[in-house]
Amino acid sequence: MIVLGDQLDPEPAWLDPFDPERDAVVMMEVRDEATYIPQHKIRLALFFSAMRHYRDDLEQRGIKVFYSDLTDSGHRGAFDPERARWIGELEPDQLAVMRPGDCRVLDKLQAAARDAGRKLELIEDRHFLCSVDQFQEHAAQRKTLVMEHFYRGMRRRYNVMMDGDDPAGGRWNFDEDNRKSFGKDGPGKIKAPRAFRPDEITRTVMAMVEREFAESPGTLEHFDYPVTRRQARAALRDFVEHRLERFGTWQDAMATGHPYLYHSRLSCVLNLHLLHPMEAIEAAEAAWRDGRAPLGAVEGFVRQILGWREYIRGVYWLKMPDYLDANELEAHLPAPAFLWTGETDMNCIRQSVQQLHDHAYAHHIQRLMVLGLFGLLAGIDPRQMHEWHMSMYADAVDWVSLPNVIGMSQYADGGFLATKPYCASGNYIDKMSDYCGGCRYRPKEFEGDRACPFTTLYWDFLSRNRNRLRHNHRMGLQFKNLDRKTDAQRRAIREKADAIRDAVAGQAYFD
Ligand code: FAD
Ligand code: DLZ
Ligand code: SF4
Repeated sequence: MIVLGDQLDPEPAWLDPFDPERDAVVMMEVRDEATYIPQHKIRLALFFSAMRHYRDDLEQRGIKVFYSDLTDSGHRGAFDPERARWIGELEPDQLAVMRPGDCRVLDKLQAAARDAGRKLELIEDRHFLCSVDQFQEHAAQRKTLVMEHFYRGMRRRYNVMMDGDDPAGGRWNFDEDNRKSFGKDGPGKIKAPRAFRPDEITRTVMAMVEREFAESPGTLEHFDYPVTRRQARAALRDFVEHRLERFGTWQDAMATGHPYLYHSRLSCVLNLHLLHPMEAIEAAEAAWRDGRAPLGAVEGFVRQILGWREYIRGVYWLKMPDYLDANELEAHLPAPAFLWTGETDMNCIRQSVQQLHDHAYAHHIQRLMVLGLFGLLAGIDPRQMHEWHMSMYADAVDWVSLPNVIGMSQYADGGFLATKPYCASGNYIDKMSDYCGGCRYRPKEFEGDRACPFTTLYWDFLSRNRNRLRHNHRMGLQFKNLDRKTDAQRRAIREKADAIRDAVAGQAYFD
């Protein structure tokens, strides 16, 4: 049984038929998974530490684990030679793996099994609440795949916050109430997510990452992520107790120096499978039922996990591998280095990238409406945006990063996942954050020295993509506003946008 770095389930499906006399577990730390894209040091330390803790847990349960520690002298470095070593030593009749979270890894494993002349059994992963087959059935029955329909079906199927066949409180959706921004006084005091001090295993891994992957982006100075099952459960309790109550209201707000606000910071432990999504959903529902959190907040949180997270995974397996190359808007600019370094005058990007550097975390709106928005408006290659995302976020795994970046944020699938592009000007960022106050640009201005690049690029995005998007009735108002611009203004926008794009092209990060 091959267990991958993000398959650290406490009760995995492979364990049901596992016979310790006959079967063995192999877990491999491999250099190529850490370098195929340069990856944040926090991400590397998180995966390696969680894998080592999981190995210890399995061993304590009496399961023998053959584990490739990257620093062992016999380690052959990359995945292919290392799995060949284990196959040579253990001589298994057959290989088995749970469905990986990455198509690329599934291809590698299938090729490895072929090379070794072994059958590869693919075990469905019960971490997820909607299997790949179930999602495909759901998709086959519909002309369009709308997340809201899928989500309502999942609420009914799992009887989550239901009142008979109706949603509790009579409404499925509280998004309307969940879009507040902080006023001039800022967010005030918010209890930060519980920090988990690195233990001996994590400290060893951190030293290894500093030594072996010194060129990786980011810093380990603030590493405090949960890396075990017990810590994952503690992180969930901490969120429910201290932040869930206000999760909904401030879900879209951003504030300098407050990376987490009322967000849960549970994506890493969920994606490593240290926490089951139903545990998070049940804990949130219980908080609502016993009056510790309002319905709107709990519905907002449940929607993210039971709705978006499962839907995104379904789309990944429905659309891959072609999805990776989707580029409906023909965006070809290279990703600029400032997405890694934060060295730009755009304060919103500087602050968000600083957060990434320190914590490998940005919340949803920073991802979608600051960093992703810049890529969309400027016309950065969606695949490079995805690769950038994989390299900078601790919680990035292909199945979840790819559809969110390619589909939701870059609209590269032409509207399969999102009904319209998430395009906005600097005014949106100004409304939802305090970033613009500390910026040399002015969010309302689209021409002149102080013009906000987002605002210039926003109008230019609408002009450039008008033909492609003109039939989208949800964009009617935006095009109407574009029509109010004079010819001279449109020329000025185009010239300034071209200059911004030239500057971006001159700062490519990838060779
Ligand atoms: P909260 O705001 O507390 O939300 C609770 C949970 O809901 C999250 O932990 C996550 O598991 C789930 N969730 C919320 N939105 C989504 C979504 N759109 N897709 C899947 N799950 C969701 N999430 C990842 O886990 N990994 C990624 O690589 C990733 N890439 C993203 C890229 C872009 C461009 C965008 C717009 C979103 C991306 N997301 C990704 C979704 C979401 O932004 C993160 O899950 C969330 O910000 C993680 O922080 P949190 O745990 O504090 O989330
Ligand atoms: C992200 C990652 C890293 C850094 N290292 C490993 C590793 O050494 N071994 C491993 O099995 N998985 C690793 N991962 C996770 C993989 O890149 C990939 O996301 C999963 O294998 C998909 O299920
Ligand atoms: Fe970002 Fe524009 Fe605001 Fe500056 S003015 S912080 S670039 S949105």
